Amino acid sequence: LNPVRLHYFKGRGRAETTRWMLAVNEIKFENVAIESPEALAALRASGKLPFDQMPLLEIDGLCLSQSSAMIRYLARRGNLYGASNEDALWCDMVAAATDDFSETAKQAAFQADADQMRAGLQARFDKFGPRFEARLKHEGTGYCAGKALTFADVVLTEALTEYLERMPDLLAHSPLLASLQKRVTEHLGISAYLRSSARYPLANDDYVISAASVLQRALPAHMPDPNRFVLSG
Ligand SMILES: N[C@@H](CCC(=O)N[C@@H](CS)C(=O)NCC(=O)O)C(=O)O
Repeated sequence: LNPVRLHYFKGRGRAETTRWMLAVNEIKFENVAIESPEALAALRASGKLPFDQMPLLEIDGLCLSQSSAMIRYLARRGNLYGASNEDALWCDMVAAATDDFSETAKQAAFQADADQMRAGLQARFDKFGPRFEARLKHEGTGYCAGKALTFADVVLTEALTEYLERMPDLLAHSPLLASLQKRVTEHLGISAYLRSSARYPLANDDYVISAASVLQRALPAHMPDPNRFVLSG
């Protein structure tokens, strides 16, 4: 059997939800870290990127692009898409709202000012947190969609965990979200992944610099010599 490979920058970024979905399915995988423009060029030349973008997941003899497609492929593969069409609808709605919610956390490492960054996270949580809490209350099962674990619970927990690493008291007044986050991070496959070397640390300046160097893009304006990786001419 071919190894399962996830190609991405050396960090969490847009590949992280897929890693959690591999973990919940207890699928062993290898991170292939793309750390130079040459490595990205080689990946592009391989013809494995249908839309010329990372992440790329190689699994079951397929090349998967687009993290939203990857998490759904893995959800169907692991029976984590709910028990009915209505459950599946709620899975999709919660996952899409989670995308909007988690984007602020993904941008956190790119911010100049830590206080402003945390204020931005708090404002985003104040908007979405009560809605996610209400969803859990409505279901009354401990899960976002139906009576059992779905991929919506997994991606929401991934986003909440990212917030919690920057703001540990975030869920103090959201008991249902706090218990969901605890239950999902204690899942056998997920807790093993979180303790493994495949789990990258929270994004910091090194991650921002590495991604910009691979893409040959400008750094955030507050960083020294922000155009150092941009090709001239
Ligand atoms: N919607 C895509 C986003 C992919 C994406 O923006 N990838 C970036 C890296 S995070 C990339 O490959 N940029 C290079 C490019 O677009 O040429 C996903 O979630 O997979």
